[in-house]
This record gives sequence, structure tokens and C-alpha cells, in this order.
Amino acid sequence: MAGKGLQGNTRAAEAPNPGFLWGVSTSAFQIEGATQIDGRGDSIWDTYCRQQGRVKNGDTGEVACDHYHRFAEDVALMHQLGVGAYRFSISWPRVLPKGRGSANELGLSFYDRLIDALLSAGIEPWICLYHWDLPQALDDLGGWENRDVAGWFADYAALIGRRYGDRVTRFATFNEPCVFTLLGYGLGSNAPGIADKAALHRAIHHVNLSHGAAVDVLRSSVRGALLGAIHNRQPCYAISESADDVNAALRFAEYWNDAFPYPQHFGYYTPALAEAIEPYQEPDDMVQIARPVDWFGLNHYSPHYIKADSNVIGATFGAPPGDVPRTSIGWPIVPGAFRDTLLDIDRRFRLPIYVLENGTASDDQVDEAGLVKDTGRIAYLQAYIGAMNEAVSAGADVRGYFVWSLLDNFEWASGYSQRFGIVYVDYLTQKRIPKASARWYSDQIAASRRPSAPVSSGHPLNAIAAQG
Ligand code: IFM
Repeated sequence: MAGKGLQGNTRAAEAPNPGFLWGVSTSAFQIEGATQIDGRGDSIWDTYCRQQGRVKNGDTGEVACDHYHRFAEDVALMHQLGVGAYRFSISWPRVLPKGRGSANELGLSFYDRLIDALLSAGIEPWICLYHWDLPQALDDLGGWENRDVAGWFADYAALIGRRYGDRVTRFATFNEPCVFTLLGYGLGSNAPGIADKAALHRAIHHVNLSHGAAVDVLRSSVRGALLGAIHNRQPCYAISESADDVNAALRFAEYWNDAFPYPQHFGYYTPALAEAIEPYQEPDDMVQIARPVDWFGLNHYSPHYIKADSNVIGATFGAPPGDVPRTSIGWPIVPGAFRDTLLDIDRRFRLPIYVLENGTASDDQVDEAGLVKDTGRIAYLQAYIGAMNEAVSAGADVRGYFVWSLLDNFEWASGYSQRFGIVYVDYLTQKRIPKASARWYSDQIAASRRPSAPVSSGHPLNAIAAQG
């Protein structure tokens, strides 16, 4: 039986309260596949995947998890897990193949079917408008470097609000804006592969303008809309005490932690960014950016260890000290940093917090019995959910937690070499195999809804996993 002897019945800690929202997250380009059918346009990631040497093993998003055709099976899996919510993203080029202008009815109706299936299964849909797949046609016009993108993004948000706002109230404007701007425009290691200081600063400012414009549009078009953005925040420690590394860590933190939350919530950029972005700013921009939102979305995996570098921001990732445990992808495991980050966000931003990504890659294998015993992932989730619960006990207003990710999927420049799912995907057959962590997570959810009841050992996922 899956999970036997795998801490499957071990609880992370007392869950915050019975109304707490447990969910799973994914994104369009990472799971949908079906990139060449039903009128979808190219995104910058389709282009990037075609460029030799950009993505490990030459992997692409063409098939991915084939979620476009298998979404009903995936919703059924979520139902069996018992999650209360599913955060997914809309593929902008699937619904607007050129990024603006005529909408693609076939693309729009895919998300109708997905949303309806979720609602029938009692799962709340959380829509993220942008998880990194900018329509290529807009990139051809300058993409996030072109100030007009704020208008294009607002029109896209209006389309989504009109179409799905009768069934969905939770919308995020952006997922991890610091990552796709820094890696895509500053360091050149993600699509569209640019490494240029001015490009980075233009992109940051235009993403912020687009966020504010989309909040306005959704607020006026969706009754009862509950809006936010999804940010990374994590401590950035210098790898040494040298002045260069210490300054690099401070600068890196401005780009990583503050470049979006500060203008969006407080209406200003922190000092180094304020100077760099000043040439691209117009008089009323900050008013347009700092629109009130309803919640703070956090993605957090680990702290960063930062060193000085000659790149466009003068700082990059360094190695953690040897005694810090790491996941198979090399990311440090420091649950206390998660607890402290949640408390810090609570104190600074004074909004309900939703953890919309947390999880780990692991080197998962299907064993002879057809099971995936991802004990390392269970230990990670247990420690991190425990740390979250400590933050809640200390007063942080955390309302929900979503695992990254439901499925193994396309991990950007790492292709399919890294598995983040609690459900294993056999990419040759597209067979889904819930891992031991899926059963563990499901047990947590069930137990947190019935705090005094013993954790179930006869969960339906056992049977699914046992079928191998
Ligand atoms: O897969 C990504 C996701 O798209 C954004 N946040 C981090 C995840 C793991 O790297």
C-alpha cells in the first residue's frame, strides 16, 4: 500500500483552523501541452524551446502533461486528494493568439470546461493571468519592454473577467514577476533570453503598470472579485562577510523581494531600483500601480545565498554553507526561514496571506510495485507546513496553502529533468501515479478538517497508488 511506513499518517502540526484552504497549483505552459492545435498562438516559451541549447535535453512544452486533453482526469485526482482550491494559469496566447485583437473561442472554451469541472467537484478555481507565457506576437512588438503592454494586459484581463467572472472570484495578476523579469530580461536564462540592464528595468516597471491596470479592470468587471498578485519573498543571505557579497545580497533582495510588492502596496521603489527605474517612469505611474488588493500571494521554497557577480545587477546565486541540507535540485531546506518570512509579510503588508507555491523537486522513481515512495518530499512538506503553522500560532494571518505542484511538469530551462509533482507523470504514456506524498497531503487535509478525529488510513488514494 502506498505510504505504508512512509510517514503517511504523520501530521505536520496542528493545522491552523478547519476553514483553512488547502490547494494545489500548476501553470498553463508547464502542463497543458497542445501548443499547436485549436488556434493557440506561440508564446515566448515556444520560441525559447526551439532555440538550441536553451532548455535541457531540448525539451519543449508541446505535449507536457497533455492536461489540455486530460483535465477531467486531473480534476478527479484533485477531488480524491480533497483539495479545496486549484490555482492554474490561463495561457494568454491560447485565448488571444496574437496577444490582442480577436479572441480564440476554442481556447476560451477549454477554460470553461476546466472551471465547470472544478466547480462540479467542489474545488474553487483560482485564476492566474500570467505565468510567464507572453504571446510571441507581443514580444515581437517589444513585449514587457514596451510601455503599451499595460494596455494589452488590461484588455486581456477584461476578456478573462467577462468570460469567467460569473464563476470565478479569485484572480492573481502575475506569478513571480521578479523571476520572469530577472531571469528573462536581466540574466538571460529564461525566455525571452535577454541580459540587459535597461531591458530589465523597463520590464519591471511595465509589469507593475500592467498589474495596476488589470486590478482596475477586474475590480470593475467581476462582482465580488478577490484580487492579488503572487510574489516570491525569501531571505537573501550573503555567502561571506566581504563587503562585496554583503552589498550584492542587499541589492539582490531589492530585485527579488521588493521590486513588485513595494510599488504595488506602498507606491514606491526601494532606493537602488528607484534610481534605475526613474528614466522609465511617468508622473502618475505610482498611483496607477498601487491599487488596493485583497490578499498577498507568497511563493517560497528556500532562502537564497548570494554572492557578488559582474552581471547586470552585480549579484547572483551562490552555494549555501555545507551544513545546510538541500533538496535534489540543490535548494536549501530551511523551514524556519519560511516561518519568519510569513511573519514578516504579515507585519509589513497587513493582508490575508495565501501560500500559493511551496514544495520540492525530488528524484522520484516508480518501483517494481508501481509505487513512488517520495519520502524526501513528505519530510520537506511536513517541515514546511509545520513552520507555516508556527507562524499562524504566532499571529500571521495565513489563510491557505497550495502545494507546487499537482503534477510533475515542464520545469522551464530544466525541461522534464526535475519532478515537482505530488502526482508522478509517466511522460511516455501520460499515466498519472499519485506519489506517497499525495496520500500524505490528502491525509493532512482530511485531518485538518476534522481536528479531533484520527487521520484516515483507508484513503481512496491508497487504492489508486496500489494499482501502480
Ligand atoms: O515550476 C516553478 C514555477 O513555475 C514557478 N515557481 C517555482 C516553480 C519551481 O521552480
